[in-house]
Amino acid sequence: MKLYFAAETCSLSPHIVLRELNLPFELVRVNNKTKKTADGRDFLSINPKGYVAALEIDNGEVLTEGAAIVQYLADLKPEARLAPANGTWERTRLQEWLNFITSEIHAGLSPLFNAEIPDTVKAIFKDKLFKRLDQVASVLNQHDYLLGAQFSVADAYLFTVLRWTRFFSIDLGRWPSIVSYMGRVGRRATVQAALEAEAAAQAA
Ligand SMILES: N[C@@H](CCC(=O)N[C@@H](CS)C(=O)NCC(=O)O)C(=O)O
Repeated sequence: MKLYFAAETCSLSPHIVLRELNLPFELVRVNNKTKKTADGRDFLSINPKGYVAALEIDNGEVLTEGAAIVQYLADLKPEARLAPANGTWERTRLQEWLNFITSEIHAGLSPLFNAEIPDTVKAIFKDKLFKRLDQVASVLNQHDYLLGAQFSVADAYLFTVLRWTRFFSIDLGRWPSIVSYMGRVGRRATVQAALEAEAAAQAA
């Protein structure tokens, strides 16, 4: 399998999941500005949507959308328990989280990256985002991970997008349970290995 990624983006989430599952994979760096891969290919011919993450599986098919990719990966090794079994209520709860992260937090943070959006408008986005973080914090006050005691693909995704708050002077200290959570997930060996591999690939 090949994971098309760009450092400091949402592709970190499937990257962490690949390492949690100990699956063989190749990292292919994408320049999000030029839409070229590090090996000189046109990324748009791989993913016409033009964004990471994209996962190329061994039969040549390319899967996009982070929430779909992490579930596909987790189901390759159900014994790792990164996602509850398909068709169960617990799996639906996981999907509820993945959808919340993608539409409320990932998409909520995205406008903050846009230099053309004035600060007054960004403040409105931040206010809405903070309400969503209140929600996340109340859940993390009760247990270590989003689904309970067990780390899941939703945690790989939430950790990934919450890392971006440091770019926008958002002080997570307002939500102590989120700060503890970021430390807990960030100390996982797989997470550290993913971050190191992305930094090394970026520097190469
Ligand atoms: N809906 C996609 C969004 C992916 C996305 O936002 N990718 C960003 C990085 S986090 C990207 O590559 N943006 C480059 C671009 O849109 O040109 C998903 O959830 O996977």
